Amino acid sequence: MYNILEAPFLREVCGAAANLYRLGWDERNGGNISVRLDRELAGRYLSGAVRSRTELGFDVSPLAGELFLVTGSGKYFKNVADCPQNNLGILRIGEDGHTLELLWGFEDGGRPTSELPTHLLNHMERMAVDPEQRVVVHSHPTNTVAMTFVHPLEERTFTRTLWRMSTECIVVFPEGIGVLPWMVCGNLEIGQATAAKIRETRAVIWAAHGVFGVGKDLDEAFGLIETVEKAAEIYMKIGEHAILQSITDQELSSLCAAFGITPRAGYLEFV
Ligand code: 2HA
Ligand code: ZN
Repeated sequence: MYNILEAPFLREVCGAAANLYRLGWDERNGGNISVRLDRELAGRYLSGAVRSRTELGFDVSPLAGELFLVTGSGKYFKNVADCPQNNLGILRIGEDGHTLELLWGFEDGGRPTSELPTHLLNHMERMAVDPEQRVVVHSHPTNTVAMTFVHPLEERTFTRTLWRMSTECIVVFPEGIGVLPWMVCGNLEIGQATAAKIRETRAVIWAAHGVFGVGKDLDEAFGLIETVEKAAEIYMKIGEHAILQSITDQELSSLCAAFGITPRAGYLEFV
């Protein structure tokens, strides 16, 4: 059996957590990450013994047998790299589709992230449209959160503003952005509301809280969040300044044509 502390998937999560902390987006215990592991690869690092079983309380049958590396509830991203075995855990979804089996980690008695319902339901929804789906990242990027106080939350309007703030936005998220109004977090209800949107938009913003981004790997999910946050930062920096020019719908349309991208139907005007 290989040393799991050297496993590439573990090192990657440690790196992402450290970066998110240094960016100032995941203060204290803010943010959480889950990665669906390649079972064959992960098996080389695990004994296979189940340390504990807990009831999930909802059904994720399509994920039965899948392994997830997840950050822990109440754990600080700044500490993940120094002590992965306390701050991270590897869980298997039981064959019944609603039991969690702890295979590794959470050595100081920790539990998986409080946002586990949203993570698992997001994985489930995305895998239905993209079998390559592996990563869900939740973060509290400052400008994205700030924007939810001063910009209408309607998704088309929100998306169009982000698309106009930076040229790469429509290329990175042509399907737009999902936005949820403020809700209590850490429960199944917000998980279901998020998952209902994540099939169509790979990023979903929670007003006055943060964002979820998904992808086939950490670079993709993290990169999506970075792109949203960069556009939100430009929007917040512009603030009360008069806008003298911006990217027009015609220009966004040319950009999509140049990159072979289809923007969400009905989001652009005049084209
Ligand atoms: O785990 O970010 O949404 C801390 C959070 C909850
Ligand atoms: Zn959060």
